[in-house]
Amino acid sequence: MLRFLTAGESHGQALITWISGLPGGLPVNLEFIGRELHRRQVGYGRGGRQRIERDRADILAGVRHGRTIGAPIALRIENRDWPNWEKALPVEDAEGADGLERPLTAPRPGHADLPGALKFNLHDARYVLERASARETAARVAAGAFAKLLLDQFGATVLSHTIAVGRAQLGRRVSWEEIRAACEDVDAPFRCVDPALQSKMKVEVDEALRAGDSVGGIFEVVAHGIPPGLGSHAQWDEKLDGKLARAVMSIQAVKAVEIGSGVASATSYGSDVQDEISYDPSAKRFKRSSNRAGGLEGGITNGEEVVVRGYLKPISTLRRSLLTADLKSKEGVKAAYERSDVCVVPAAGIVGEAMVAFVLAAAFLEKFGGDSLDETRRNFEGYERQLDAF
Ligand code: EPS
Repeated sequence: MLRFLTAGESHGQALITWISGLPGGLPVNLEFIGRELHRRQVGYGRGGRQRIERDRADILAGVRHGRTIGAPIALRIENRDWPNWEKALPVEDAEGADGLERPLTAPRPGHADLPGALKFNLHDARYVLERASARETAARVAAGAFAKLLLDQFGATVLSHTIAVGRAQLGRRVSWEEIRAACEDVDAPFRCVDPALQSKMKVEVDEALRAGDSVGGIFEVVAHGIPPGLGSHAQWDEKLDGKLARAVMSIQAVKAVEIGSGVASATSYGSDVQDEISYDPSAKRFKRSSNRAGGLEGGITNGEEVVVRGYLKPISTLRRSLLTADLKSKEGVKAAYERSDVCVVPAAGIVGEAMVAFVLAAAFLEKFGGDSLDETRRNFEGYERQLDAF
């Protein structure tokens, strides 16, 4: 079973990723993993922290001579900000360290601060925000990079683009080629397919920054080259659309997830929503005239591109603070403000890619199995022959 977990706090020593269940023999391209981590760090609207961090995965276990060995993978991403926090967040409670903590007692509306403080019985939300921070998503992107390396072996690619920032929204479907082109420049400010719209997105971020506010938006993840038959209709917890929705919803600040044209479908007639079926004899595959289903029917992939959108609320750390109640005095105060980002939609898209790639890779291995990449490939090729002969 393919799984990953993460550890690490925003201003602790490092982030840790643990991945289990990849077959042995998978080539591991460190440059690719580094590139994925870099893609998450950039994007218009980021705050000062990204000028400090240079995310790089230091692989500690599970990869030897450039390939996975079938053992759990462990990796570490350094937090370069740690020296600035070492005294505030020491592992041991050193003598004379009192007064060096950086407590947060004015919980930010929308953040994990208050529910986390209540849950863990803390009158300082510092530990809560440290772990709730989206800094953790760097560890997810490293896991997603391994999932992408596996999918790539079978001709599948996962990319994303930004379709809305604040009120600036793309009003049309885009092709895979357009998304690929938008992703070519790893330093692109929004990964938006439309240059005119990108300028409007920039204005949205600039206005929010000027106003001491934050701005949300929508990213779209597209998985190209995914075979039909991943996931299952047979049981509620085997449905792949449900697994994708959970994975994308778990990303910090995501408040809604859409598969294909799910939102518009709810207010349309059936004849405007379903994707008509035909057969391509040269490819020996069924195909669709449209892809409103986002590549999933009955919780099973249908061979079309898998399309998942994540809707982000504007992040909850605001320079123009909202009203809150102090955790200790219970008095009305202004919510805490710390250095932060203004817009994280482009970065969240990269995290979305990682989560979608990981869920698809897990579904892929569930179907094709294999302790070695060769065995996975044999099983996959057998299934392809079955589809050819269908
Ligand atoms: C975050 C607050 C900011 C972001 C951080 C997420 O960090 P800081 O408080 O150190 O300025 O920069 O995101 C990252 C560090 C990152 O790598 O994405 C938060 O509260 O969620």
